Amino acid sequence: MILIKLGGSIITNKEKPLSPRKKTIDGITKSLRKIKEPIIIIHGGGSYGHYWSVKYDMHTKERKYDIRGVSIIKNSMIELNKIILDSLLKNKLNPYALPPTDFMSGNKPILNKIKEIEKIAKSGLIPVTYGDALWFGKNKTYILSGDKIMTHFAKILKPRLCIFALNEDGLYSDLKSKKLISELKGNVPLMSENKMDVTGGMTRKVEEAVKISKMGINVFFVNGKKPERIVAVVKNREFKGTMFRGKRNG
Ligand code: IP8
Repeated sequence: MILIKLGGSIITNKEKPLSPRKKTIDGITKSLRKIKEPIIIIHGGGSYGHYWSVKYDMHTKERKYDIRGVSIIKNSMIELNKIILDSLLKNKLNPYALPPTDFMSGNKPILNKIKEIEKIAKSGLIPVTYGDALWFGKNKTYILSGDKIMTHFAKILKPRLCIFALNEDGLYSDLKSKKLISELKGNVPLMSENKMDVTGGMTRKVEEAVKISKMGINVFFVNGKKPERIVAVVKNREFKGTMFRGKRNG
């Protein structure tokens, strides 16, 4: 079982509201056909969910946000999700659309539902879910990041590996020279924040990747524009990207 997160900045153009990168998405879904193991796909919000979350000032903290914003964010995520699903279908894969309301209750993952997702993936269907605006309770709502979903799923399903497809080659030790960190050992470099991203962008991704690697699972950051690198990671071939080696207690 493999978990793949398609980052919002790779599947959309974050500089321009509501702009999917359809060719990039098709390139990724086409490559996924080469993977012969059960997979689960989680995608981000990019210039759909994040665009509206910024407009309506909605964040990951549970609060009483504008209900109009909640509706619009949810609607935009369904629109982006449909683009991903269509691309998978076009490339002869069999997606199984799964909004996060199917497996989240408030901010807690529903254990049985997530175990069911594993069975769905093992049947040959590809469960596809995404970060979203969610009901928390007591009239409060919040934004659930797709990166957080990766951690929830990893904890329960113990996948063989987790892959984050990004709009970069991986994690850089230095942003100017773009020196790639091929394996992350020890300290995580400081990262600049992106105001377009209500869930914390790269910082959140690294945080979740570190948490998952501490469960003993290898986590990889690769460039989604080079989808053959996703396949290389799965097939244990040499790849370009960053690996967070799975290690318990440290
Ligand atoms: O891009 C957040 O998901 P992410 C989705 O995975 C929304 O952090 C609705 C902003």
